[in-house]
Amino acid sequence: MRQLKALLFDVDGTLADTERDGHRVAFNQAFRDAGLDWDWSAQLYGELLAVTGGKERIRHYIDRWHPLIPDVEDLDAFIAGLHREKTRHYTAALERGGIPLRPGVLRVIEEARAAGLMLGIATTTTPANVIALLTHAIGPEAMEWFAVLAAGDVVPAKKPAPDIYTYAMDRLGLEPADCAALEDSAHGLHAAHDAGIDTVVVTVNGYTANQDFRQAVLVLDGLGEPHAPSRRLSGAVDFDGCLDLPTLRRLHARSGS
Ligand code: XBP
Ligand code: MG
Repeated sequence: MRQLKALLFDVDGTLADTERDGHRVAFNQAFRDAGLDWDWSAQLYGELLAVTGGKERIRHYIDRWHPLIPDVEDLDAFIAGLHREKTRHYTAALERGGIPLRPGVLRVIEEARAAGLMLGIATTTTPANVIALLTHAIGPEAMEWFAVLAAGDVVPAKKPAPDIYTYAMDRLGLEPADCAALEDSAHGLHAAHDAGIDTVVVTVNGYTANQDFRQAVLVLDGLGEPHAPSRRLSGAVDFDGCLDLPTLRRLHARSGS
């Protein structure tokens, strides 16, 4: 029987609810700092999430709504500068303890560590954002728990391309059949699935609730905690309201058979 050796975690939306009240707010702060009157509403941001990666998202917005920005000659440098400021605002918010982990995240991480599984991060976001989230939501020791931090521009093609997952597995020396991925979005699910990894969609939110998760082995509305169980939205496996390691192992063994 094949053995589950590693859990690969997405970050935004999966480890924490970072998009609407974290990344979006930081983008808007960076725009204001630069003297721009751009303001990404919660609804517009939901549409912009179709484009993964902050720099790519800003470029898409400019192409669509502000193709001519006065006094900007080097658009790449302009976008890079805005994004740097956005990252500064975002990490500062995390340092203030602004965004907690989702319920159940720490429990699953601790169960996996206790069982000797490897942990990895596979995300579109900037590495500094992941470090700030883990360091401030858990503690500095958390960075040592993850054997690979695959993030941001380390691969040119971001999710939904499978590259970031393939990169993470290469770094761990593992095959898709050794891993399970935990994701929150259709883009993330496609990335992991196309890399050959069984994926659990562990949470849905206002931005992802209507997405197509048919490729997932299990879809939940949260990881759940013993005192606050979550609901299974799809997937044929016994589930008692808490995603735990035995459940992940059952899913993994079944999919290889
Ligand atoms: C989510 C994303 C990221 C963040 C912004 O990534 O699409 O672009 O919204 O991060 P994931 P940056 O769900 O894979 O973690 O501005 O640092 O790119
Ligand atoms: Mg995500």
